Amino acid sequence: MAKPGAALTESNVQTACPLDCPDACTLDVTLRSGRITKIDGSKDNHITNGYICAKVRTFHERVYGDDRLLYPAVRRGAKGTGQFKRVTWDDALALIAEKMQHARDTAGAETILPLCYGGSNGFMTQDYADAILFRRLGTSRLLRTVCAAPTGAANLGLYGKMASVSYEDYPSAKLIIIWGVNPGVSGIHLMPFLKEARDNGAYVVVLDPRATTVARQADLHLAVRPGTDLPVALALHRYLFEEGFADQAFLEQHTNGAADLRKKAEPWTFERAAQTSGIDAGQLRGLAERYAKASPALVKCGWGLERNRNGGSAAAAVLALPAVAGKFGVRGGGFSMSNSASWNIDRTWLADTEPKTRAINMNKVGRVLTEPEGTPVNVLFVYNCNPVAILPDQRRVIRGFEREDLFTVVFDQVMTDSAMYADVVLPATTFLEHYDFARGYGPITLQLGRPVIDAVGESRPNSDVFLDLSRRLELSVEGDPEDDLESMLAVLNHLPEKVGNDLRENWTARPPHDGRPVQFVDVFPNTADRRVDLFPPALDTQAPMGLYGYQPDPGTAEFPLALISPASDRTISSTLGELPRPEVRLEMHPDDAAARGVEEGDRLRLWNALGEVRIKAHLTHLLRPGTVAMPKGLWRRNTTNGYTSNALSPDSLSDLGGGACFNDARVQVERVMK
Ligand SMILES: Nc1nc2c(c(=O)[nH]1)N[C@H]1C(S)=C(S)[C@@H](COP(=O)(O)OP(=O)(O)OC[C@H]3O[C@@H](n4cnc5c(=O)[nH]c(N)nc54)[C@H](O)[C@@H]3O)O[C@H]1N2
Ligand SMILES: Nc1nc2c(c(=O)[nH]1)N[C@H]1C(S)=C(S)[C@@H](COP(=O)(O)OP(=O)(O)OC[C@H]3O[C@@H](n4cnc5c(=O)[nH]c(N)nc54)[C@H](O)[C@@H]3O)O[C@H]1N2
Ligand code: SF4
Ligand SMILES: [Mo]
Repeated sequence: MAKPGAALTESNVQTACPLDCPDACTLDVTLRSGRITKIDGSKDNHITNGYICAKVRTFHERVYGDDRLLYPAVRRGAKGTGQFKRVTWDDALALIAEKMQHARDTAGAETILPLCYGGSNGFMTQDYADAILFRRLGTSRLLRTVCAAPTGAANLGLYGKMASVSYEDYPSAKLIIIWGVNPGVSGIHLMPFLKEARDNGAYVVVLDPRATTVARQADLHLAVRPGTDLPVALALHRYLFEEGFADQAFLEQHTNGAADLRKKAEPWTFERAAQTSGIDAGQLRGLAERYAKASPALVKCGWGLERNRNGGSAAAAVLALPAVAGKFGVRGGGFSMSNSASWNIDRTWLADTEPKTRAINMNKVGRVLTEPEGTPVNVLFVYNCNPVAILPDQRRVIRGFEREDLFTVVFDQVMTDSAMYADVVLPATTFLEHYDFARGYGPITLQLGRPVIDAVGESRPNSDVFLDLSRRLELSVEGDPEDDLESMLAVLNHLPEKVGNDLRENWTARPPHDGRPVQFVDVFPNTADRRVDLFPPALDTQAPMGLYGYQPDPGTAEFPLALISPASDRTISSTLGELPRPEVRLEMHPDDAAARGVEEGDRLRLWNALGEVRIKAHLTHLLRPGTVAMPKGLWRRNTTNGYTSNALSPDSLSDLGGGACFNDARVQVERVMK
């Protein structure tokens, strides 16, 4: 029993947020008798600056919530009905080990598929103990492509993932183009820096089919049709080349492939690009003229522009702009995108070398489970991921998860839509209950997060569980860590010495170049010849129409509306989706509604060849006509018929990186009578 007075003891502990968000906030957690009573932003981190998002401020509602998984359980009823029976960890892990062993000894370990993604971005929860287990076992590999694959492929091809402009340097820019990204929701700590830039007189341009908060505050908003950024960017290149604004000296000294890019841009006049993307040609020309002349000029490339068939080439064309226009070499000039590679931390040491087993693109999981070509997947181990909610072609994914002969483990913190289909459910700790390394991918920061409370229920950290399974499968070797704490120390010891020492002393590491690299002063392309490759042959071969080759809109007369599913302020992807939220509605422009006799609050049927969603209408001018929107990360409980936008998104792949085409969903909408 607690000592008298203990209940009155309040303490504060600092940790870091490792969720899949660019900002990686430093958190101040208030505890009372070992329970979290408050989570807020720390002042010690100048990016966090004393505030955090509402999602994490109420994260303890998830930690102690009704949906929290408290103990391991095995399935009782039919798949998907969510009936489970509590078992011990020992029984659960023995069963999983036996199934994996059996799979390996009979049809081969490639019939096992680890399915994970961005539940936490930390070094501990992914690619460490899990990699030890799955690599030694020789399972199928997963191509993690639902996010950042096209932008990542473009950045790697052109710049070898050079570090980019960080939040702190936005105020130095005189022109800022915010391209397919919505920082008012998806990276809120950029907003004060943007405001400072505007106060300093910066001209801000936003390209987004929706009038987001940043778009409404901008000097120019170009509401492009989803999937048409490539022609827009190529029209800018055409202007730069044709009108003498291409920086020939820079192109000669620092780049390859400019002539090939120029050739691809050639057909895209302002008029043609404007017509394709549904914007005003005069405004596009105005942007080109300003960009050509402004300095420092910054292009922020987001992820909204990548989630379609042209996403890779679009990102490449956007990233190529500062090279062609000669915008590097000054603070606040150049480009800004994911900064996750800025630490140059090589993680290949983390576990054994990856075996050359087959690789499965995660966008195709529904198909792989239901229509296997060759070796089937018979054992699925889901962690850090909620595939039933977040993968494209949701109905096919669900059919896969329903397979009676599939043995599915779901290791998660709450009873997700995916966990409902599990044969074994394992309870995971949250970042408030385990160690993790939180690396920002907006600002260049790296922090060590610590457990601030004891594990809730019988939940265990990923590292603990994967190491335990490795021991059971006799895959452990001398020197492997035993548990979460030892894993954290092992990771710490493998980091570059200075980074490790900083983290040991301060829980936070001093970033290279003070976290504010100036491109082509402090950092240069990590390509083989240290030059920008404006036309990498490997990307040209990969893209179906060649690099910078535009693929037309997939819409048809039958399914004319583009359905997009941007990040919302309620969830991080589907994380926190178990908590109550106001009724979710389909956003549509009043003109599209009027054409279908739809009024505010009407019940709708939204469908295409892949599926159907039942949801109510919300009419808004904050969206271009022809485009409709539903939030990303919805749970099945958020719609009337239990399907989300992913029931309508195709499992086709983007031109580069095998990325997801969530925003290539084309649909029709009609009003339904009760
Ligand atoms: N609150 C919150 N924050 C998050 C997340 C979250 O779910 N919630 N998710 C995190 C993750 S995993 C990621 S990857 C990032 C994503 O962060 P963002 O890059 O902001 O990604 P999205 O919200 O998908 O899309 C951004 C914007 O692009 C627009 N858009 C859609 N299609 C197109 C297009 O074809 N062209 C252009 N130009 N714009 C388009 C959308 O309307 C949207 O406003 O945010 C992270 N931060
Ligand atoms: N329609 C549509 N779908 C999309 C997108 C879109 O734009 N439109 N965007 C995509 C994007 S950007 C992304 S990044 C993906 C994200 O998709 P996912 O990677 O699946 O991310 P979440 O939906 O947040 O689910 C992560 C799960 O991991 C669990 N988790 C968190 N930490 C841990 C841990 O330490 N251990 C274990 N075992 N589990 C943990 C969480 O509880 C949560 O259930 O979704 C994609 N899906
Ligand atoms: S989700 Fe993003 S904004 Fe919210 S606390 Fe975490 S890092 Fe900060
Ligand atoms: Mo993402």
